[in-house]
Amino acid sequence: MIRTFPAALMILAVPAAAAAQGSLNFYNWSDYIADDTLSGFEAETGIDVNYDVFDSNEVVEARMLTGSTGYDLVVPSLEFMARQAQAGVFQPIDKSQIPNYDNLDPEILRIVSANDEGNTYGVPYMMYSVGPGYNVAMVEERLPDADMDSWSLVFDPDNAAALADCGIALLDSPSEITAAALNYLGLDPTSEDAGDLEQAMELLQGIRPHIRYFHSSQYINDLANGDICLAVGYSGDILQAKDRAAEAGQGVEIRYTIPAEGAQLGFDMMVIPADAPNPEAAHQFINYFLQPQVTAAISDAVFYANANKAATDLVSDEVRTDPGIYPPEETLAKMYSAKPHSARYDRSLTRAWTALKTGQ
Ligand code: N2P
Repeated sequence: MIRTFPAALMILAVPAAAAAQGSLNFYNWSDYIADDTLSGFEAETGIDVNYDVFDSNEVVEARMLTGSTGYDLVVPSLEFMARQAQAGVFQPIDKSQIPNYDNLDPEILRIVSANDEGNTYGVPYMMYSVGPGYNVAMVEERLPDADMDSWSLVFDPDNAAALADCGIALLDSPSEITAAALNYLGLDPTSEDAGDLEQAMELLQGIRPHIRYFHSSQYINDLANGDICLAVGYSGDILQAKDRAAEAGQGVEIRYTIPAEGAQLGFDMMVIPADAPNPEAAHQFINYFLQPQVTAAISDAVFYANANKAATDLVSDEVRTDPGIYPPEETLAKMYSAKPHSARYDRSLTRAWTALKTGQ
């Protein structure tokens, strides 16, 4: 028995892998996966992965709404996903194909169901916040008395002016930067009021001369190398910069904390386009991803929190206990979520954002 058992397993395993058809066309955020995630999936299923990356919800949305992307699996943020789902561009997730679905945290599923009724179209990939990350030495040198735990570090024009020479970057994300500005002004970060938008844009126009660039992924390397000193970016991306800086050993120290005024908390969601060429492969990937050790390895590699309850114990202490990754209750209480924009507000926001970036 002992000798024949492995042989029997091999006979079973070969047809199973060979039966998996075709490839998976996967469109994900940049810097958002572990080194061995895709190779592990290919080895386990026999499905080849074509992997493309993006760094902007707006770019993904334009492509999704046009259709015929050829993608099987895409990862928009929840508030964008909600609008795209309404446009009918996704197919429902078939949970019967995902035995590992039960590993998901029911509380997080409940929260995201506010924008995806019945958790119909999306499966949470990772969670993130949007906030300022900075080079400790460069900022302390220029602003020894500044409150480092406040958005005023970047939104106060005097502070921004003092940091202009070492370099400030903002995400090229109208929704997220505007929400941060509204929140800093004490306004509702989800407001669609024209007067509120005007106030947010005034604040941003006030610091505009001190912004080196708007970009949603370049700041990782620039922060790590000391080429910029502050970026308003995504939590895990800033922490990847911190990690790269520490590894380089040149004494660059990067810090990310959620400011006292709070920050946006977001969820990126795996979805399957209605016209996906290989929806079975997409379901297989989601099921593979939801294995606790696979999710935990991704969180450890990219410094983002996940929604896989069964994975929590496997996430490294460094990641699990970092309040910038897994915010404690009192921080969570100050955080806000985005809501799907109306088409009308979106047009005003795009116009205002273009004017801001082009310096009008
Ligand atoms: C990964 C960014 C993911 C968080 N680079 C923004 N949705």
